[in-house]
Amino acid sequence: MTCHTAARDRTFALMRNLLLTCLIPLAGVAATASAQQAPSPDRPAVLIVATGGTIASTNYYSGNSAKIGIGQVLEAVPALDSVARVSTQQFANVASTQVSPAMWLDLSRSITDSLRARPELAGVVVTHGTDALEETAYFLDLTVAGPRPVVVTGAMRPADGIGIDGPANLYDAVRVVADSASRGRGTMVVMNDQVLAARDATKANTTRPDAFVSNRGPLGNVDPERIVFFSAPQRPPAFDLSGVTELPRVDIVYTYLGADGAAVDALVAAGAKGIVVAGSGRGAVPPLESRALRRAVEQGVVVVSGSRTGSGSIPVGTGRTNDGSPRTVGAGDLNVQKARILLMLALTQSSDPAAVARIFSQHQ
Ligand code: DAS
Repeated sequence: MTCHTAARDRTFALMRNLLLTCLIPLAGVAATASAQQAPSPDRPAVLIVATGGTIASTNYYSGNSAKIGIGQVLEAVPALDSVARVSTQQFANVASTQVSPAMWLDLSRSITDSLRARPELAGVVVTHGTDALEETAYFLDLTVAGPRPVVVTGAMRPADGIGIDGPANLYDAVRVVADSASRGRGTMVVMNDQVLAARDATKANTTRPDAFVSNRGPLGNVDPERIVFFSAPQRPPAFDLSGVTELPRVDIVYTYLGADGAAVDALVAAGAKGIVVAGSGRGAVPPLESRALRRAVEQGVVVVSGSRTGSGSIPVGTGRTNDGSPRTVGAGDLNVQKARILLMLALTQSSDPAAVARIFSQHQ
């Protein structure tokens, strides 16, 4: 690093620290100003379950980032007090890529237990790293039963960044949970003033605050005065996790020209019970990979055809081809990471491709 660059970096760090000292309290002041009402004793009760991510990180771009707890995250959102009676649970404090399927089971059960033990709760907010937020959100959508909503949120910018989005997203997430119109909508993602269905929300940009999009469009807007939903609530019944001690292994294979099926064979050898294929277009794969997938199906692995395009759908139905070989299940319009989660849960009920296809149909 040249002296010039080092001096510029020091100046930048100084400016950023000065701004932070001002901006974090300012974020709270702005939210307080918009709330205006004195806290009412009958505000809805909302539990915030914190798991980590950028919303709970400082020094993010230094290569030496630090974590902060949910208590410190909440200091930047004092206006929350006027919206809800908030309680918190520090479930974890990790980057989202460290969240495992075993943690999904624990998180889902912990939320279910809290809802059962606390009938006064309007619902639950989960703070989460954004990289894999959509996966945890969909798992919760599929497994937390009942009408009370779960809202997953995070931040694209760290807690000590400039123009931070975390406090606004957290404030909005609590407002959505506290709103009675959110009942019956399952798990939702609230980011950047929008409410997205957990089933459809996906991170489509690496850094921008508007990174989350939905292939079916948003469920609603978080306007300053009210939450506006565009449609009536609807969701299939949740999976029953009682008796599930471990989720079956399901992997994703990404297709490309020349793919020879070696990845498929390796995953079957590693014990995959299901494979989701990010095929080209409507799920097409090159010939050698197709043969490897047929071998996998013949060994009892359930194969779901998805698409690497990022939008559109693949028919769910399964059956037999003219030469008698079993067909794969189509992912519908689920992206491949969501289809993997649905397949993991479907496999806790049946490994018959026709039964799995029926489950996928119920979730279209
Ligand atoms: N820190 C990354 C994560 O945990 C990114 C983020 O939260 O925005 O997913």
